[in-house]
Amino acid sequence: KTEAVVTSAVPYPYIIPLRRTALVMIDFQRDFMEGGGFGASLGNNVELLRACLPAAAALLAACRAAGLAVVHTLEAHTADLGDLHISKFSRGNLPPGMRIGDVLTPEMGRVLIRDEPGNGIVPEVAPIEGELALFKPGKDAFYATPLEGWLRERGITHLLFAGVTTEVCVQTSMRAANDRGFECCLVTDATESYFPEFKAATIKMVTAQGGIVGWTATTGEIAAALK
Ligand code: C5J
Repeated sequence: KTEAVVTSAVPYPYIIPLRRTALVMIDFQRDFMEGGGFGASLGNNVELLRACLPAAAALLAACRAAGLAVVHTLEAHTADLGDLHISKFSRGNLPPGMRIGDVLTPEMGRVLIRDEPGNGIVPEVAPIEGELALFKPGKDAFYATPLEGWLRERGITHLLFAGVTTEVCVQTSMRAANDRGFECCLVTDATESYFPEFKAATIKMVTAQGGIVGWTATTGEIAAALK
């Protein structure tokens, strides 16, 4: 088949053109997902995020089996912090030792720096050969990255979004994609937030007003449509 239809998507059926759709896995990195990481050190409960890993892994497997393009992003800065705005560096009043670029622990390495151990994607949803893994210095996956060109070169028009955190990097990237004309669907059980009420609000707000930012659907609904 050439397309799959997710009939139960919200607010109305979502069509997945198989050769023109990419799965975008946002920031499934140890920094945010693991105890001892940056997110945990800020006082967040990483178990809330880890709850979406089984669905995210199942979504990834279903999209790979259907031959969809797959993109993974990582929130990360260059080792010299040359791509880090001072506004982002200084935000949050963090104590020394916990700012972006500092060594958090020997096991995790420097906070939010490319290729540091803590910046790696968790094994449950690790990229495989042929998939794009890209560093992004902002919350928006299109800001200062080659993502748009990569998608356009491949004729991609539709994007499925999964990742963490729902209301920050996932929603920001989905909105940015929507403004670039991509038809976007947020996969609700393959995304999580440290703040459940923010996740719930995001799901509501992206689908409000007839899908002002796009659609939502579950992993099961998408996997069934792709089969
Ligand atoms: C945050 C992200 N929450 N990946 N990053 O700072 O959502």
